Amino acid sequence: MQIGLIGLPYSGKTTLFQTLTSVHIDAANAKRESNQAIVKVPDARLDKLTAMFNPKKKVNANIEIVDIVGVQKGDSTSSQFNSQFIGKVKTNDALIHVVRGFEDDTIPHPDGSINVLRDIATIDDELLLTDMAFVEARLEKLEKDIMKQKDKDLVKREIASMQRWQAHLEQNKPLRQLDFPEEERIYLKNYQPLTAKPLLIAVNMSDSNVSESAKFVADLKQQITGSKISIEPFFAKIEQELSLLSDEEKAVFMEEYGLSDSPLDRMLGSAYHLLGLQSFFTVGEDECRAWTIRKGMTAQDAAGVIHTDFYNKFIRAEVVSYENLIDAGSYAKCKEKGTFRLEGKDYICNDGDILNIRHG
Ligand SMILES: Nc1nc2c(ncn2[C@@H]2O[C@H](COP(=O)(O)OP(=O)(O)OP(=O)(O)O)[C@@H](O)[C@H]2O)c(=O)[nH]1
Ligand SMILES: [Mg+2]
Repeated sequence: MQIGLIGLPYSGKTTLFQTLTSVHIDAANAKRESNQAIVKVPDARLDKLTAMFNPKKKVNANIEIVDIVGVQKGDSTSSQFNSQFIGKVKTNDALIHVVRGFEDDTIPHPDGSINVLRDIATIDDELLLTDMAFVEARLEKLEKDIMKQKDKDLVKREIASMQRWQAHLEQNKPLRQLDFPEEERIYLKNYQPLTAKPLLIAVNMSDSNVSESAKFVADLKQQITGSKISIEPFFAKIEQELSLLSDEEKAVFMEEYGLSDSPLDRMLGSAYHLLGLQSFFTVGEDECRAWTIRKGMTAQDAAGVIHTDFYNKFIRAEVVSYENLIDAGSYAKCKEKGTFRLEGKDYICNDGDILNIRHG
């Protein structure tokens, strides 16, 4: 699972990246390369399970965060995304668009003023233009190829799909608002269009704004509609400073600033929601571990996330929900109460299921 940070220059991408990943970026190198790091997905449920089983190892789910270098704001009549940048954005499962909301005269804004809606539109337009250019080029190629291809139906089907995407994009709508039939999944997978990716807008508010941010974001939500978009405020400067403190000090300052969750909890929580992700757990004396799956996945799919062999040789899954196990206090009690179940391969997993896969 990979999440990319994009946004205009000086919006706070690298600052957010550092807060999320606790990786320190040398300012001198910040511009030249994209930064990437793997973060543990915080999960209070895993902590509780670990306390219950006292295993040798606790393993959180992972997400990779990438701070993508490269949007240049220059001539506003031409596209600002170059092919190298597009290549880096494409590989992400979701995008976080970092928008500047903070005032600071010492840090320039490429458009000369702070305007959150304008900046959201600037990047949205670029994402849309990139997909339009792709679809147009793809259609041109398909139409040229059709004479040469043996399986003309296959090409015709792709042309029809690309035309459908194009018509949608031409109405200024991102592809994430389209419903994709099963046969178009392969194009999504192969072409990775940018506007099909779930998008989280992270508004970097100034320190003075913490109390006003809830209202600001609520207003913003009203103005920006579209499924698979969500908006979260963050406070790059304060949160970066907080990340350097001990847990106790942090709690005191967070209360003072009126912050209830860490940015990592908020952003990853939103990202999970946007991406339709959920967790299941495996527990035992050796290891308690959280795993990430998509909503709707079956017990057999989940087994495959652990190991391909578990998928292929799947027999049954022993299942108990997190709540039931915590309430009962042990597996034995769950069996007594009948909350411990055996499920077959088609069982649809619930968020927080604790699974033990029986396999051949
Ligand atoms: N006052 C203030 N300064 C901030 C805030 N967030 C970031 N900055 C500063 O703004 C400058 C740009 O922040 P970065 O995180 O480097 O921004 P970026 O989006 O990575 O910028 P590029 O990589 O150059 O595109 C840095 O000097 C930050 O310290 C904020 O909330 N308040
Ligand atoms: Mg940067």
